Amino acid sequence: MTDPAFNIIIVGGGIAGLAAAIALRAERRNITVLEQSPFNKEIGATISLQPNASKIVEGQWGLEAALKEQGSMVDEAFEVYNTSGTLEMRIPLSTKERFGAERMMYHRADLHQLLKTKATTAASPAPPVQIRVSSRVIGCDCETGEVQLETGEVLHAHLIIGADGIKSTLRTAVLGKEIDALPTGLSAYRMMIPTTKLLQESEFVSVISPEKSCTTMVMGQDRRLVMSPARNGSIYGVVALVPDESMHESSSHTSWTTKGDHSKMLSSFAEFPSWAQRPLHLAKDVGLWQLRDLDPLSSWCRGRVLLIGDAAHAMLPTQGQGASQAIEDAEAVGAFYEDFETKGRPESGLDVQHVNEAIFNCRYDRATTIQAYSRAAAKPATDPGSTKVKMSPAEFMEYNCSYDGALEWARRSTVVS
Ligand SMILES: Cc1cc2nc3c(=O)[nH]c(=O)nc-3n(C[C@H](O)[C@H](O)[C@H](O)COP(=O)(O)OP(=O)(O)OC[C@H]3O[C@@H](n4cnc5c(N)ncnc54)[C@H](O)[C@@H]3O)c2cc1C
Ligand SMILES: *[C@@H]1O[C@H](CO)[C@@H](O)[C@H](O)[C@H]1NC(C)=O
Ligand SMILES: *[C@@H]1O[C@H](CO)[C@@H](O)[C@H](O)[C@H]1NC(C)=O
Ligand SMILES: *[C@@H]1O[C@H](CO)[C@@H](O)[C@H](O)[C@H]1NC(C)=O
Ligand SMILES: CC(=O)N[C@H]1CO[C@H](CO)[C@@H](O)[C@@H]1O
Repeated sequence: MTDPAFNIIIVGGGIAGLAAAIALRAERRNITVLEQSPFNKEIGATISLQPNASKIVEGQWGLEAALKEQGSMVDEAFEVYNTSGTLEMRIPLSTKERFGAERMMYHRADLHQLLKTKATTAASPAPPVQIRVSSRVIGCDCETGEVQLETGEVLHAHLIIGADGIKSTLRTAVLGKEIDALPTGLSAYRMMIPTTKLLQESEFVSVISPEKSCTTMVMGQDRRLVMSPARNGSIYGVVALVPDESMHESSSHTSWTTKGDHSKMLSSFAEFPSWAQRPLHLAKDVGLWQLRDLDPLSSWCRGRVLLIGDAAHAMLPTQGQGASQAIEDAEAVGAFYEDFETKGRPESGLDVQHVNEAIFNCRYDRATTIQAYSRAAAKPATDPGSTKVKMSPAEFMEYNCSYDGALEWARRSTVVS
């Protein structure tokens, strides 16, 4: 006699959704990822993982060698230049000695692709995760575990993970009302430039070495460039931040495939010195990313549904923690559901709800603190009084890097309280 299988639906095939698929994958579990987009080519970006998240992906999930083959890089320092080209600050970032792993930089498309391969490979006794693209979810009943697709199709599952990003549909189902992401006043253009092209720009390379393993920032008055290499330094990722009101673009929602207008971007940076404008001129495809975050939610779960990643706690990129927190969430989901079938029954809505609540309780404080810190770091000068963050940068560094998985964290919190 065999037990009934555990059916799981993951809504959203971004970093959070694919990571959760890997973490949950096990024998006698049917996992389906529903992704609205056709997974077309995206413009991409350098995406960084903080040491504890890189340890999960590279160590626990065994992707270190494959990521290295794609050209993963260690982020060794953070360097800030002013628009005259003077280096104003250099913060060494090497975290290996203190935290047992490095802060890593990947091309997002490479990380995404490798997570997808890991979830779907047949080389495992556990059934491969099914990924259905062009499958947009429009509604969900959290108690019955019913998911409605735009096509009218209805699917059922014992557990539903809402990993559908900042504009989450599942979040509305969990909270019973729509919670909008908050404007932050900033938008970003994103682009990837071949390093060989940049190396021909003598003015630019007299200030900045685009092959170096570090994150570089050029600070203007109210706009800045944040740049980092990917793929062994062969390609350079540039994020150009501007205040919303001066970006000349109106789109109120952006996804990984939303395009920005090249000439509008150039006019937004017309005041920058010519050396600093060179990467913007070289960019062929420009992506647009309007920076939004969420206030902490009252809950991430209801019935059979659990929210993770940006759907649960979208945060600003100032600490480079969005993808890292999504991966930590996924690891937590895997750990708390590890031997669920020996203790609980998938058919029992209550058994599933209890595990979801335990994951929420374990993850909430940490994700919320990092979210608050990311928001505070975006506006240190403008509203110093408005932040609840009490930690010093050194304490925060210790906090954001000292994480060794959800179960260890839960044990630690119990000891403290
Ligand atoms: C445009 C954009 C650019 C970004 N750039 C950077 C960057 O340069 N560096 C960085 O560190 N972080 C960046 N981030 C943030 C970072 O990607 C996220 O914090 C992190 O990857 C966690 O993502 P996630 O999987 O929770 O959400 P997402 O990456 O947003 O993934 C959500 C997925 O769900 C799908 N989806 C949404 N709604 C539905 C639905 N109703 N039905 C089915 N599928 C659905 C989406 O198509 C998407 O694939 C960016 C985010 C966005 C949106
Ligand atoms: C990156 O460098 C590693 C060696 O450090 C090599 O094995 C890999 O093939 C390179 N990948 C790319 C995309 O350049
Ligand atoms: C950049 O820093 C240098 C050295 O402190 C200074 O001389 C210069 O004026 C600064 N440039 C700008 C634009 O602030
Ligand atoms: C953690 O916090 C520190 C202090 O603010 C910040 O400089 C750093 O970028 C964050 N991430 C890591 C890995 O330290
Ligand atoms: C990368 C890594 O694992 N860093 C730290 C994670 O957290 C534990 C403590 O909880 C540290 O021992 C690790 O060094």
